[in-house]
Amino acid sequence: MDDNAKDPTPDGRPALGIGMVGYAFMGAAHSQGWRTAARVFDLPLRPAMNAICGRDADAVRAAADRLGWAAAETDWRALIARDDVDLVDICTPGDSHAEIALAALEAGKHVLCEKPLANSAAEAEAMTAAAESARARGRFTMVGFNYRRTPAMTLARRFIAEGRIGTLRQLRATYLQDWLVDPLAPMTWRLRKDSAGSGALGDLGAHIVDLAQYLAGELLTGVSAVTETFVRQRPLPSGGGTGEVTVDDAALFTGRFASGALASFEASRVAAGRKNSLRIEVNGDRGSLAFDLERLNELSFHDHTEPAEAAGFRRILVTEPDHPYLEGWWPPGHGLGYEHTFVHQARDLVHAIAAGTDPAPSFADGLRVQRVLAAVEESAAKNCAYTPIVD
Ligand code: SOE
Repeated sequence: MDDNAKDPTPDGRPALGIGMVGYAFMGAAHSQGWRTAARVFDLPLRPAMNAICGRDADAVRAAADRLGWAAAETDWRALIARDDVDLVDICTPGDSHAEIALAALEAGKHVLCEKPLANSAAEAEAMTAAAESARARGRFTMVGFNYRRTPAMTLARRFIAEGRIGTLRQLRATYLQDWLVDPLAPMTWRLRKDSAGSGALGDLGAHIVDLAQYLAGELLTGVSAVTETFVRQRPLPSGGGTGEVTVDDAALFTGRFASGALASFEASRVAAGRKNSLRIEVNGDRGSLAFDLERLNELSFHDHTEPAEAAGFRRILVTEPDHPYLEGWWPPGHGLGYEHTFVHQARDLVHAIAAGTDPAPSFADGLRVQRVLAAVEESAAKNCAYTPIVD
């Protein structure tokens, strides 16, 4: 049986044909998600990995074989036009997100788009408007903020919504990497504003802004920011000279939620020793929660209503069958990792499409993050001036 056919599976589940654009790091991560979701979870539709697209014919064919895609295309418009593609998964640099997403929605496809949604708030607005009219035709969109889908983050959101930490007062989030500490680390598309939109801000800051708004269940209303580019020229990978870095290496900002709760954020790619360190803590008037991506199977919880003599942060091992997403995985204590967030993303998107309900985070949520990123850049350009975010 061809696992990628358009036909239903023998058990009668209809196929959801997937076409993916891009096959680098995020392409591999999303492929892992599509490949695994229906094997772990009971899905109403079977994701069929029908076609992958990239510009280099040999490289994309090799990627298709390696990652498990049935066909390879070299033109994303041809990928979108395929009858066996119901959903277009965009894993390209930010400068092509808007064009591909708009064309895919216009062609009647569902769209999953990597974060950040776009390279500017204006692009994200156009994408969100297109997503809204596609929604009226039964087509759905999602942005790839995968860290929402670590079971511990989903559990934290549930605890906050249930009032277990009381009224939110403060949130602090940092996302730190160190691959740009070395001034000889070469230029990539991630270091050019025209291809990436921004630097650590959009690459890493976008994740923690999304997590903050997701956990708080409300939006940021304004920010004050500073950003810096420490290494302004980097060697070109092709050799022969240097290229100009036109994005930030690090971005620090404070923010205020609609409720008045305060937040602080730090995104950096020059934090020596920090590889993929995402930490987030929330403090309410009844307790606190803390998460560290390097210990992603754990959530720390402090219940401030307990008698002081025995109170304190305790570690919840988020691996019980009742914990979010755990029903499909291993017995308690056996733990999940980075890749599982992409499996959960695929699972949730398939369920939402089958049920005809809005996936989260939708393009509208992606736009709300994009507006924060734009306000951070505006504030930093005005030397940390408080900059309101207009929804
Ligand atoms: C690179 O800095 C990167 O791959 C990001 O682009 C991802 O979104 C993040 O999850 C890990 O780091």
